[in-house]
Amino acid sequence: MLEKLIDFAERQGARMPFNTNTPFINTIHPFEQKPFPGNRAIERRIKSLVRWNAMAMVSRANKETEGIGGHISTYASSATLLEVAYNHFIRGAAHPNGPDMVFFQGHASPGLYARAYLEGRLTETHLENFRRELSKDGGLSSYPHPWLMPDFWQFPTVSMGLTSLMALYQARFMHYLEDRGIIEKSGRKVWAFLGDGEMDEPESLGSITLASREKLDNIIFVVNCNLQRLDGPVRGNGKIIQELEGAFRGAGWNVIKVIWGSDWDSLFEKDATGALAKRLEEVVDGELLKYVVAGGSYLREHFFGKYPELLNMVKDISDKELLRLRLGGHDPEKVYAAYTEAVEYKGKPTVVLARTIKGYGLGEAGEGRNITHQQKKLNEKELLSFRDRFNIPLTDSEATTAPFYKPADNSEETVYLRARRKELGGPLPFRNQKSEKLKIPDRSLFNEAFAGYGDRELSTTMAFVRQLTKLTKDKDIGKYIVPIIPDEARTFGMEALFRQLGIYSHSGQLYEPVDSEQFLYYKEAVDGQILEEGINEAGAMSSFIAAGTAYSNYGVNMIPFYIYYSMFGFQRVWDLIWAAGDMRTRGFLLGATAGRTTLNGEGLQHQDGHSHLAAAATPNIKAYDLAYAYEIAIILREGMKEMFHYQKDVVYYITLENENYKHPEMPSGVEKDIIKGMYKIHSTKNPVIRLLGSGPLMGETLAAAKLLKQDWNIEPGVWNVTSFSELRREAEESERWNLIHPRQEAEKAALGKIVE
Ligand SMILES: Cc1ncc(C[n+]2csc(CCOP(=O)(O)OP(=O)(O)O)c2C)c(N)n1
Ligand SMILES: [Mg+2]
Repeated sequence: MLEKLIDFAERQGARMPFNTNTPFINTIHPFEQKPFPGNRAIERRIKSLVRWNAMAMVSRANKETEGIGGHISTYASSATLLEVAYNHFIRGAAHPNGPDMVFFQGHASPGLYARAYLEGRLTETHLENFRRELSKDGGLSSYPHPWLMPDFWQFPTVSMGLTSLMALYQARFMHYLEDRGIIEKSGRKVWAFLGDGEMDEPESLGSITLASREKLDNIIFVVNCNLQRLDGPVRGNGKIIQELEGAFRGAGWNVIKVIWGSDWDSLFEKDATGALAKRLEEVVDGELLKYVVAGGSYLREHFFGKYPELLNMVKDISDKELLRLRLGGHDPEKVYAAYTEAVEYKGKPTVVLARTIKGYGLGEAGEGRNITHQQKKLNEKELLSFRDRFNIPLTDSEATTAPFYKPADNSEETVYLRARRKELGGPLPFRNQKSEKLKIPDRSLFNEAFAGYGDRELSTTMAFVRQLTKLTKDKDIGKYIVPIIPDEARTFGMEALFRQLGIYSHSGQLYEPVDSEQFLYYKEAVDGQILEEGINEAGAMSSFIAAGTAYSNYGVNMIPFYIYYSMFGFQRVWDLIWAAGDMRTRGFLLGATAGRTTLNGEGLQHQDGHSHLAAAATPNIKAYDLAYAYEIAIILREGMKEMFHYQKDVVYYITLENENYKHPEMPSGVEKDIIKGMYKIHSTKNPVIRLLGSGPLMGETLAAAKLLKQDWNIEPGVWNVTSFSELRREAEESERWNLIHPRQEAEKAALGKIVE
């Protein structure tokens, strides 16, 4: 009714004030709060032990080796947010409906390791060797790392900002697979645990409208709002929770604020005049942080003291109790109620904004203080007060050495935590490494490219699109191909695929397209195969990551082909490409219109000559700069075999260009050398000049050879270099081999064989 009234007033010309915020109180009121089903006492003891071991791990490591690093205070703030999720929500690999995908705050890793230790997944030696994973008996990587801990970490998250993007596109890709019938609908969720400081990265908020547009009710963001980042407050002079609420509500999300703990419920009940809500509205985060460290009497004087009715409200509460009034993110009942709503909410994504304290429980060692992020170890006094705060069963002399503490296998705590995880499908994080390999098409699929195109002139972009089209029609792998495009399909001559494969849209096509009369109309469909991401290379790259890790997340090998202007690849989203590598993504990146050739008229946006340098510096990328259609065929097939048959976690990068020229028949016997990185086009005995050409400049190289012959009667040797970076890699490897095998006959790399 209120909305209708506002609507009516606006239609009559009223200009209503606009506010994306709700009051600075919890979204879920006590009367609608779902009761907490767990055992509070046991869960608190488990959480306290995880806290202790996480702190001990970092503290011990830094006592032994100064500067080893690690973080204590982040997990200290997020312990309740994570423990409630672990005990009641997040699904593991053996869950009958499939596991959730969980992006953890990377630098909260000590807490995750400490929990895995209590669960019996990690040993004391692992913990002892935190950040020293090359230790003799194994250790733990500092941050989530699917290469160093391949059956543990699923998502690398420490490059802040990428978590949000990658999680959103993971959730969207889950819908894509469901809508296309490749996986069953099973209610799996993507959880992203994020820091409030991290939300300042443009990428963090950059794609949140995707989630509401695509009705991603399978994504849950949990923002750990401790109001602090590394140097100090996230918004000293404002309110980060309110700011984020406004942004997410504006973007169409369901926002659940969990600011105040149960201790505050009775105060809000007494707030008949609204003075408390008003005061909460007034204070900025800088002040809220001051209250955490300055003590109860300060809080009474400066917060409650402003209005007489507020002072009156707390007159029966001691200073000590005032300071202990628990915040929402540290109250399991409030967190449980929020998560329950989040997992049940239909039709919209949910973000939980939970107020916590950075360094919770560290007391003078850093609770809520600006130095807290850098706190690496506790002194004896601080260890004892930490032990007391969380009732860790250690004597004084034991506690001061910060030992790891694990209750017996038959203790209440161990039995409880194991039972909870068993019911939810086993431990997390967990990374699956098994998937069905694909049957890669026979060479004959590419016969056209091997035969060459005679007098017809075409660009390598066109040659690639022809081959991609054939691949999408292949009966074995066609449906697993995921073409991804950031609004350039027409530029690359791919518009025929719109009609043939359809453009994926969760809601189908709700309109008649303007070109519906034409054969190749713009077809959107629920089971569309193409991911048309709009002008959004970061989003497209995130889709590439989601598709290229489907082998692990779903056990299905999907084959992403992400084609874009090469200038907007490495130069713009290299960090995401790096994250793709870290996450062991498989797939093809295609940097089109590369090579400083015929699109120069459009200015510098096509003058890419450097993406190959970036690719060469990215360890698991195999980069090729190709000149002829048959080379493309060879590399596509080789890449598919390597990634989707032999299941190697590499990415193939191929540059494609725009210039039209003739594509000859494949010479015999060059296939292996094309893959290695270089093959002979023209040889002479001991040539005085050797020309190395590559990609679109191959034509110029051949012209140069002609001129040399014509003008100087010099016969140069001519080589077609398909990959400088692969050549370099091989050369380095053989150099190293020769160095460590001095008594054996030296190996010669391909590069060393250019003699005739
Ligand atoms: C892109 C990027 N920039 C900087 C850092 C370094 N860094 C690691 S943690 C951190 C502070 C994080 O603050 P917040 O997101 O609020 O998390 P909290 O620890 O407070 O939970 C920073 C700056 C990073 N990991 N990634
Ligand atoms: Mg923070």
